[in-house]
Amino acid sequence: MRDLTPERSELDAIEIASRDEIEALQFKRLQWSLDHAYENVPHYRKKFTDAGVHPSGLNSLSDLARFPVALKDDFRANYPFSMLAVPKRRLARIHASSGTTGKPTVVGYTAADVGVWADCVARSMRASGTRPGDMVHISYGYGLFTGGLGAHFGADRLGCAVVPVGGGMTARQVQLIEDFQATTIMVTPSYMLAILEEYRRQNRDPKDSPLQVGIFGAEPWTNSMRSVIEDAFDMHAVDIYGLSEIMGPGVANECVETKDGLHIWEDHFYPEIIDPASGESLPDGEIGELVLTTLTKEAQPVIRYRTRDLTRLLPGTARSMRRIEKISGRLDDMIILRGVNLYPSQIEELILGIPGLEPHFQIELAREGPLDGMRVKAEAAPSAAGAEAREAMAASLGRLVKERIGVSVSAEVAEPGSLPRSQGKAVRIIDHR
Ligand code: DLL
Repeated sequence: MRDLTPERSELDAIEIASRDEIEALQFKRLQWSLDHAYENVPHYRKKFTDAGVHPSGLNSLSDLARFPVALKDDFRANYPFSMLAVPKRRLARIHASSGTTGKPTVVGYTAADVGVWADCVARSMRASGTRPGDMVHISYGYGLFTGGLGAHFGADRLGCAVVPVGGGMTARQVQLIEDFQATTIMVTPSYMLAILEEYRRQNRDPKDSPLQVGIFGAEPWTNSMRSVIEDAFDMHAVDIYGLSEIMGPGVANECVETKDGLHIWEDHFYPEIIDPASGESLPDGEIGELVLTTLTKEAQPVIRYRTRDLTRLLPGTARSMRRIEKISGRLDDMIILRGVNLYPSQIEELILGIPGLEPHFQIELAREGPLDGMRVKAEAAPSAAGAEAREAMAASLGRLVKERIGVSVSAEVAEPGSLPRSQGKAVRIIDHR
């Protein structure tokens, strides 16, 4: 893999500014954002008033913890436009999250918001090792989902040639990467696995692909998955985080030179970690739920959004801005099995440690008598497809889950190619209960 570390001179000054400078900027912007929300969004004005707080009471960054949190339900209850802080005619873009149940979450952007978003994604891409002039293949979905267009505007801002492919038609994805000689790909890690498989199906060695950088996000993925992709393609696999309510991709990103967690672009987003049960603030270093506040968003300022994502805050390394550890799971994906809490990423880690298993898996939950039962379905590589090999691997997997996580599950290793492949965000849990 090539060393793609950017020069210090290529970075935005604030990325490597002192903590004092960053915090001074955050404080000024936070005051503005709280005022803006209070003055222009009746929902925030009422919530602040009910909680007995007012923007003028903010005397330090830590005072933010006294303000009420925002939930996904607040967005739903204000569907479609009541969270806006600007008149509708000032909007330049609208995105929405699918909302598996009920109403989708709508997010509005002014032209300036779209510009800040492009800046944040361009900064993320540069941190990942992408440079102006690179050919960027985008397989995140285009449309109301923020992945495709968010990546697109960022690549454009960085000065890259953009190939706006979107998801699906996997054989064609490989064809276009090869024909156009894309050097960066932006896609969910699970769809990257389908693309990897397609390389092999076409008898192409992924190591010979022109790709040097993959910018993967929109779903949890482990460091073991990083190794699978990096080893197969001889490319850098870098993590990008974001969510529609706050902006889209580009809220935080890893640096290619360290790959040690994702630097939050703290000049635009203020992070906190809370205990998801009590709502109390937790100090840096402790694992809890990530809470984000926008510092510069005009159309839809968001104050203390509970992301439902679990991680912890760590000090800066390659940049002065703090990092979040790779997201270990979403509260919504937490499985409670006979009193033990577990997340799909723990299962992914175990599966990738067993030679002969492919990086595809699903978890099925069902009622078994009075108790909940869990079945882990993994898939054999073609080289280990025999019934005996599959049974042995299933036994190892069941044993590992018991040893490392502490619950008994039924493990099954299916034939090569039999589990469904993702074209966007992978569906890991199927709940039959
Ligand atoms: O998934 C935005 C995005 C697009 C991020 C492309 C990165 C790349 P939503 O559809 O609103 O937005 O889903 C947001 O996805 O709260 C996390 O649970 C999860 N997620 C996003 N990035 C990561 C990541 C986009 N790098 C939700 N690691 C978030 C783990 C992630 N989970």
